Amino acid sequence: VVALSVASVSAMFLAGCSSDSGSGGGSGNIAFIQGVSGDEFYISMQCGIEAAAKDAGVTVDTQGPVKFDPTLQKPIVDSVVASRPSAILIAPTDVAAMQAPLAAASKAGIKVVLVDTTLEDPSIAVSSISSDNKGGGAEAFNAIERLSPAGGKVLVISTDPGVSTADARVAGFEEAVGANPAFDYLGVQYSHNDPAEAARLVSAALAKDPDITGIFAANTFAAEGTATGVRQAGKQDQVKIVGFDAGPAQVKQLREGTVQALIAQQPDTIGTDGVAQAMAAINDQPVTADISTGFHVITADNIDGEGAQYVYKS
Ligand code: T6T
Repeated sequence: VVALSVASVSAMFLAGCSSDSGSGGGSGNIAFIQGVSGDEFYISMQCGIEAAAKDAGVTVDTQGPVKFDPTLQKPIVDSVVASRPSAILIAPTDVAAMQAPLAAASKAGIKVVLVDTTLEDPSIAVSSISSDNKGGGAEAFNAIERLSPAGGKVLVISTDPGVSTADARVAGFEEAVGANPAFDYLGVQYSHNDPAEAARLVSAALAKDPDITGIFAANTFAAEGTATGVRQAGKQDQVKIVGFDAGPAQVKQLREGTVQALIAQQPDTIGTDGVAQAMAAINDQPVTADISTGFHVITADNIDGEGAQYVYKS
């Protein structure tokens, strides 16, 4: 009998990875702690991690909190640290709240690799690997600019402040929108990673400013809810939506024409790079402190071609 904490989900099943991935049987064990379980971004990352771990001959145990919430992720970190893995790959859910638990992991001799999100002081980690989140946020504005060259009111729907990735995306977007006086920036609103809340925020924003021309949604759940809110308001022909991430539901919304562009990450590459850095650290080999895995823009024009490879697994 396997006991599961109500606050976490232990991913003992294999995600829908295309390659033959799984846990290796060599020496060493790695823990992967997701930002939240059931998120296609982290499922895709898990695929990369499992494939790389198998090649390296180490086992992987994957767990994630049921919500993207440091009060739920911290106890998982504490119990993983107590089990003394060789390395922890983790997407910290908050730059400040996860600092002390991960500093404790590092102090206990566990190699910490930050995958996706980071910390206020990432020096406790041997390596930090993430997309170019600030650049992706700026590119999201460029896409809105191309879709609505006349300008207008634009809004950002994010997750929560303190999520390093989403904060960097918003910063990149804000810098870009500030440089074009044709656009009137309405600011950022936080959906707490809940699509229903994102939809509610968008409905209220459209009731207040019925002439909004563009919305940038800073991650999967914000984007899914933003598209729902715009569709429910019947404004899909007026409001251009650019969303970060490329989960299957987001791609469906792109194909339906509710969403115009997706800024896709490469979570599987973040995962494989994460294992490589962890193995280097475990074996006292040189590590790379910071790795950027970029981003790719998916539109209706490339989703059946070059863009298809960037769609996340579920
Ligand atoms: O956007 C990704 C990830 O990069 C971010 O840190 C949290 O949200 C996602 O997992 C998408 O839901």
